[in-house]
Amino acid sequence: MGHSSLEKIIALQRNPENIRNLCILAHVDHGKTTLADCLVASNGIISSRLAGKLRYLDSREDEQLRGITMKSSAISLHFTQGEKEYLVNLIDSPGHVDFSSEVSTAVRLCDGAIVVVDAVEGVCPQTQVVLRQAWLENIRPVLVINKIDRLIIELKLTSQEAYAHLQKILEQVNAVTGTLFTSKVLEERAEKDSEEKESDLSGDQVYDWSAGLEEADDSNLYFSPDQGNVVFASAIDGWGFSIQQFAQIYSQRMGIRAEVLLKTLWGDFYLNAKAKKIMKGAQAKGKKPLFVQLVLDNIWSLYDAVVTRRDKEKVEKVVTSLGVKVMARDTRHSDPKVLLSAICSQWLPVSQAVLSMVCEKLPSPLDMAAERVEKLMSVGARRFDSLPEETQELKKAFLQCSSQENAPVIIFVSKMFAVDTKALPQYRQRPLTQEEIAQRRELARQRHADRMAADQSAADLANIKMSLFLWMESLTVKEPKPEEDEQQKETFIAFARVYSGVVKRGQRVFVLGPKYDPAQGLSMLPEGCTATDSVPEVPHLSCCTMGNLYLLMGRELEELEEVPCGNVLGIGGLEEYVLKSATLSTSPACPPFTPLNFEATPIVRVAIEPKHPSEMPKLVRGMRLLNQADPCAEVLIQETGEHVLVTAGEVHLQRCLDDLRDRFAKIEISASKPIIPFRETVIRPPKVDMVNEEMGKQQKVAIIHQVKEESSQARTSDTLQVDPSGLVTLTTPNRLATVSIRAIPLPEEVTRLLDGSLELIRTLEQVNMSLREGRSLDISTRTLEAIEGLKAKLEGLLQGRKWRNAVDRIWAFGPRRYGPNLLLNNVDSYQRPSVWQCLFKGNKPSKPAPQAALRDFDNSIISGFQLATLSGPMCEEPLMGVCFSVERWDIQASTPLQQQDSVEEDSISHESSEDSRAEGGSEMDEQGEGPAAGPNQAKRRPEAGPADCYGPVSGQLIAATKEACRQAFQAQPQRLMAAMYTCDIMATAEVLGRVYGVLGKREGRVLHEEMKEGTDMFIIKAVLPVAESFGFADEIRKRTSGLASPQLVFSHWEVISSDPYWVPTTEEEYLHFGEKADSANQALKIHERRPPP
Ligand SMILES: Nc1nc2c(ncn2[C@@H]2O[C@H](COP(=O)(O)OP(=O)(O)OP(=O)(O)O)[C@@H](O)[C@H]2O)c(=O)[nH]1
Ligand SMILES: [Mg+2]
Repeated sequence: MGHSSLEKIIALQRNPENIRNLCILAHVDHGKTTLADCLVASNGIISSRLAGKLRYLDSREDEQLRGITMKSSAISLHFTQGEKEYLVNLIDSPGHVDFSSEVSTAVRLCDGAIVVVDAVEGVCPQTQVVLRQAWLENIRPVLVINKIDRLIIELKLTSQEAYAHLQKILEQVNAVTGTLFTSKVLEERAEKDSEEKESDLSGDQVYDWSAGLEEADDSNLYFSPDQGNVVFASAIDGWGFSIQQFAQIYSQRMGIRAEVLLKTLWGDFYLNAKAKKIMKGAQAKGKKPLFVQLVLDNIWSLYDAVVTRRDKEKVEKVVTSLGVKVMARDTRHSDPKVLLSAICSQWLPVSQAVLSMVCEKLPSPLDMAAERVEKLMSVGARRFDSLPEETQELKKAFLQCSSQENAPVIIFVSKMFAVDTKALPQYRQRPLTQEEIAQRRELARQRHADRMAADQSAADLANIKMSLFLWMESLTVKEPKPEEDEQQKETFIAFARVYSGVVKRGQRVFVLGPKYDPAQGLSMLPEGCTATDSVPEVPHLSCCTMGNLYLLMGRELEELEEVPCGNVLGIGGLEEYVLKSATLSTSPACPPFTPLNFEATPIVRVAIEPKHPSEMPKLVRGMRLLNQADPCAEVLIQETGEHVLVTAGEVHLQRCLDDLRDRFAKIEISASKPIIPFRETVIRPPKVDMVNEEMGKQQKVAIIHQVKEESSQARTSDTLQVDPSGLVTLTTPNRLATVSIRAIPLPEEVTRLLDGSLELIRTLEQVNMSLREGRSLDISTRTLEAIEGLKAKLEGLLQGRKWRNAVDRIWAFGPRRYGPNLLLNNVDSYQRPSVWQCLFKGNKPSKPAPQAALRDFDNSIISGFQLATLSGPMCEEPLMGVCFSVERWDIQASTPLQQQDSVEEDSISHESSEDSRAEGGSEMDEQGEGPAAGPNQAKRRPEAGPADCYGPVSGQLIAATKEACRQAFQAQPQRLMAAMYTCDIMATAEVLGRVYGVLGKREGRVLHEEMKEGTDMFIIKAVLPVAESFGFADEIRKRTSGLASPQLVFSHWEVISSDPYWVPTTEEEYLHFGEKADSANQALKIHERRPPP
């Protein structure tokens, strides 16, 4: 980048009022990167001829090859509008579902977003997701309806039809916004907005009487061309416009006031030529709407002349009337599109339309809403006003966005990305200055002359070439190369934004971990403490030094000395301190920002090995780097020593493997077939048998008996009893404690509710934890209401005799204390504090005197349950939808109690699950460590508890409870649950049959099918087992010659109806399934396909 433009950008960085931080969001392939190209070209960074073809921000090779974006990347542009100069920090994001975590990291750093929608495809699943993400982060969107050329060339719509079509798309987008708006969170937000508005109105603002009050309240929520927040474009042909531009043009030409045109250019208005008036009711009177007549018709006739009819004369006329200049070579070019974009990009340059909309409609960093700040600062269930005073003070710093020397520095790092060390500006070859070139040229000439004189065979061609090469070489300065050390090949840069203060290279800041508590930090640190080396130790707080600071320019980075508030930047030197994201501040009062909300669920797991076993250390290092460089990938080492990579989907997996191979490990690796995740569950005895015939009552009883008998025969021993009703009683080896547990399938809706409320249950657990420790946590009323709501819903769903009082008797959720399984306390004589105790604030129910003897071992039971639900007896996968009811529980009174022991036990087991979550984040990642946790704890403190030869009682009880749960589980009919994807496939009528074929072959189920209005496309919504999904997208694409392309999104877990342990018993069944019954048993098929655990 040129010197002058770098200086300009540095100057613009100091004026936050004119900074716009924004990202481009859309469904996959709707044209984000192409649009970004046009904007980049407007700054002369790439040539405008290449705009749209280069996809400059897709800098990775695989991005170019596949034609999709995989990483979000940023570029700073400047834009001049009238007197004002703006700095636009633009982030292009990927649209493919597998990379939606990249979208989350982009959205967090922005104040606004350009939402792009394909004019043919309209609102697609990811469009809805990104609109939601924008809403959740409180950033303001503007809309670009892209690919309008497709309406003309592909769909061959008339301008009038296209108008109707565009209206529909706007309706669709606004419908999504509408649903978001009406959801509860947004209602509250709107309330605040309108309050602010009212206070604004009392000032000297002009109020527009023509708009009703109701409209005024939410008008800025919706997209409408007359609001100035919609641009119509064809990024590939380089044009785009907002109706403001046409209002300007026609107000001069027709003498109508621009304001009037602005209000009427979009909508049901028409021009009455005789009366020279704009009238309402175009549709009713069958007139051409103004938008068609004055806007679309122009574009349609241009395409008609240039592309369809290639009418030279007409083109010439148009060119003169538009007053644009076209080069002769463009006119003669065999591809009419070249001429078209040459004309359009001068007539209606898309960059002008989009950038001026962005600068006008999107907020600057100074306009950050107070509510957004509070949301960023109050983690989890905590209320903003319960934070320490110094912390609340920092809200001002956010709002002021001050770059004064004394302003506290606050930075959020949303991801770490790796760049080739050689590409860093400090190592880049820089072009020479004029004098240097002259000097070197002289030197080279002399050297050449010397050589010529010395060597008579100077005519030797090779020699000339050589000296030429030397001469060329001498024209660039080589800075000292970085160490050619393997370790140094990749450098991590933090993708960040400054929210307050000025960041300087070499500055010391605090790194605030996600669990850092400012109250604790402030109490432990001396007043006025800065991030120097001698800071006392505080949990989740460390210090670091800012490395190099960079301006992000797409593929390139430019070094900066300091970056003022309100800007997006890259920071080097943090890889030791920041894994994926972090909050940095000079003030220990600053809270960690709320975690990013990721939409993608990592679900595809593979085990990875180096081709040559000796290269294991390289693989381990490579996987560590990959883990840091990807917001969503997870890396774990299983108990078996296997290295497992967890990714969001097939495309993501491919990218991770490529990165590992080519960048981070640089070795050959082999990846296992994807390991399909399962859940294990129990069901009510089935009503039909395997040949789908209704089972008689007798048969059912017989089956149940068979199961029960098998289990009781096989497993009854002197410490274990299984009664015919499925109640399992187990005694610890020292015979001091006994538990009786029964497994009951949870109703499906309950499982779904629990699975959907994981975050809330986790919060509930945290609250209970602090209550147990005697601390009270100030939880926000919203969280309390949500917990109350969850309880009420559970009560509504758990009806009937079997579930009487069940909700009040919930003892724990599991695994990891927040999973979709329940532990119920059905021991009549045992009272314990309710899991809902945070709801009883004020009117606390009189605490029942618990049986002390039992209560101290309460936690052992919970831990046993956690272990049992973490890995089930079928294939060591987590359980789902199982309720374990503890019906009896005895501890012999003689057992000496170790109160201290059990309390600690709790905090330890709790901590361990918490910690691993903070590192990994997924539901499945900690599988390896779970089962080991129990025994380890017992071992860790051999002196605790009454130490007989069997170890402490608490430990024995954990093991006994776990075993009892497993046995109880096996005493019921067991089933596997498969992970399911939903997919939306868009396909034309001709290929519909083939799509169905592929779906059928892969056990997919079509949920519904509809015709997309205004097109000949069908939208099919289907579910598909994850196990059958590998290669699905490719197969569909191939079978339909690329016409249909599905997006797979993880949706839910589904019970596989067939019994994996079933063997045929009747003759009919033998006939149907053969002796081994492996022909039709889907569950068995999947079960056996898995590698052994
Ligand atoms: N006809 C037409 N095609 C376009 C237009 N804009 C983009 N395309 C094409 O659409 C395809 C996808 O464009 P991209 O810019 O890569 O789309 P994207 O939204 O960045 O895609 P992802 O980053 O993978 O989500 C490319 O083949 C473009 O040439 C347009 O205005 N008209
Ligand atoms: Mg892209």
